[in-house]
Amino acid sequence: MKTAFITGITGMDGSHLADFLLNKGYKVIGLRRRTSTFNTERVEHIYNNPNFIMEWGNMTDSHSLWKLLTKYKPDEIYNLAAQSHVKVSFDVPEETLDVVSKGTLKLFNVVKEVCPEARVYQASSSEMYGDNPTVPQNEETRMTPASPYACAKLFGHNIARNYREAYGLHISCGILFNHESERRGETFVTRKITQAAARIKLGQQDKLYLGNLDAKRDWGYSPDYCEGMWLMLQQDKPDDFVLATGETHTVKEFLHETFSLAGLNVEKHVVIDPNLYRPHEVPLLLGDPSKAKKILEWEPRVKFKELVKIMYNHDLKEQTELHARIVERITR
Ligand code: NAP
Ligand code: G4F
Repeated sequence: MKTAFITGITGMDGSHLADFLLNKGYKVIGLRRRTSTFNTERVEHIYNNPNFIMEWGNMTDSHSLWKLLTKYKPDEIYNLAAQSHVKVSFDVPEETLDVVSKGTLKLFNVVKEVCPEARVYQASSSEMYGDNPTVPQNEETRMTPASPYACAKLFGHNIARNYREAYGLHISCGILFNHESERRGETFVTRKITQAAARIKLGQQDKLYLGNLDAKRDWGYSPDYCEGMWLMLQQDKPDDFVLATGETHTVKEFLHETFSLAGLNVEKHVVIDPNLYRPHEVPLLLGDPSKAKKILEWEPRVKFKELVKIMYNHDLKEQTELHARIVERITR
């Protein structure tokens, strides 16, 4: 049985990747950090799986990484942990760098000493292209990062390549374009929109406050991208791969598609809040996944309209059930 170690297990990708690997018969070890409230909602459904173990640790604490990699000697390591919110990275740039850049370096140093044969996936990001207007973006496109988050990710990307070449470590970087799911964090724009549409539909919310609606993103579905991460580690040679759908849409299009599914009027409910604009925007992301298609034989299955439908339908069901539970509690 193969063992996989996932940092960021409680996040969107970490939870989908754990589902995928458990289904493939892996033993999955997830790194969780201590938080003052529960943060394990996305992995509750696999708690009782005997092949799933969660361990305490933190990307800023190399001792915890060293202890866990020594204990489990994993075959595959997926480094997904991050302060992953771009706008928040302008507010907490040092913490973002501590986790995303230095945390990654700490992990690679421990891998080098403890389990140099392990295959490692590094979660790089299309944010690294920043404000470079060249599209479509591929593995060779120049990176001009436009946020502390993107600068931190670019360090992780570069140090991965450096450790691959200097020490022969098997580290592959996935340059992943935006991918979403029904488990997406509620402060990212897609989930913010689908959740608000569901609440407005049910009469639980009236206004939705948004920032820049003109930004364009290449949005895919997280479970498709998790399969791509795994495929990268099945290759004999480590490399960098773009995962994207090859389609781009504005935030406004995502908003209109969701509201039209819900039968809602955008003008009536949406308010533009200048506070939600970023100090420096990434105006256009559009990926070229041809290398992944050719070498990994990877294809995204879920495209834009289907993605919106999955997320909105999930949120409508979830909000309806939540509402019913509250009503039951009040009337009991
Ligand atoms: P996410 O939902 O925000 O999950 C991030 C995870 O990192 C959470 O489990 C979080 O734990 C954990 N984490 C944060 N700080 C940590 C620390 N100091 N020590 C240990 N764990 C820590 O992110 P995601 O969307 O799943 O993305 C996964 C990875 O891919 C991230 O590295 C992200 O930057 C990158 N990425 C994402 C996308 C995308 O569109 N989703 C695209 C490209 C790259 P808590 O639950 O405790 O907060
Ligand atoms: O959903 P977002 O916050 O995602 P963003 O900034 O593209 O970053 C995500 O994708 C990256 C991959 O390229 C990941 F690396 C990163 O970790 C994260 O997962 O914002 C998308 C767009 C932006 O242009 C933003 O300005 O939506 C715009 N936007 C407009 N109103 C908003 C809002 N974004 C958020 N979060 N909240 C708003 O109210």
